[in-house]
Amino acid sequence: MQPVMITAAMVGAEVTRDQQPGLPTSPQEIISAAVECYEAGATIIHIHVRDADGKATQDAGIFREVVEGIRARCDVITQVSTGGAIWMSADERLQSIECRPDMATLTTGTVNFGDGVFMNNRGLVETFARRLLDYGIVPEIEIFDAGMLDEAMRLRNMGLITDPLQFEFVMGVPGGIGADPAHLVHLVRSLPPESTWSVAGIGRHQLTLGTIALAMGGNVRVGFEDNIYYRKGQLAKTNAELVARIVRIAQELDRPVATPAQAREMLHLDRYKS
Ligand code: KMH
Ligand code: ZN
Repeated sequence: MQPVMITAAMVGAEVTRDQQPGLPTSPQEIISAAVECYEAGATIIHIHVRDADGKATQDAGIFREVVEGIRARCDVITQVSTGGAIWMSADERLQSIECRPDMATLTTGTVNFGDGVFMNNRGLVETFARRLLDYGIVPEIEIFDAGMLDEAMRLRNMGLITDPLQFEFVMGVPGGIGADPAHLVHLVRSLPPESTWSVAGIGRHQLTLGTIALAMGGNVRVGFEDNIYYRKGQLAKTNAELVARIVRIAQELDRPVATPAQAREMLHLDRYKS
């Protein structure tokens, strides 16, 4: 069976400490939580950062501190968010890639996001894709709705993203694609042949869709960005607890967990290195 890549999305931009007391927010807390997730089996850390007040920021210096801090302690793959938060400008969002992470996210369309709008018009998406290509940073394409996959194929035709593509299906955001396994099957069937994919189910769907993805041969994202509970009515204590649970399920399904070194090969992360 293909090894599974497990992504830990530990922070996000929306969750607060009031909602989840174990949310890491300072750079040192985020670095320590990343190492704990790595030790529990995470292959990739999807990174958002917060300012001193705990508010989401795309500050280049804070991202640098976190990415360098993680790299000093383990070889887990660092993937920064270029999505940031819905109130941020495009320029602000793009600052996160200045620290030259292993990967960065690229959302290929606009979507309602609860009562707000996560704005990604074509011009912005093309600018982000071109900048990632210039910097030699491999994107992970974030799919919040089915049409974003068509937009990704358009970028691929334009040469702005290159095979093999890595997709994250974020399913269950209010306003985006529902967390329905039938949608997941459709999305997976629509991918170019060499693609890799992962699923990030929101809320209670994190566990169910993650388990389905394991059985389908896909990869899984867990963590407080998408889900703060261990089970209904019971908060998870740490991000690592959620990683450890999906690792146990993967083992039961005979899916070995990919080491970061294996994942670097699976994702062709050296594709731009000469
Ligand atoms: N916080 C969301 C508005 C990403 O990281 O690229 C966007 C997001 C996607 O989290
Ligand atoms: Zn994110």
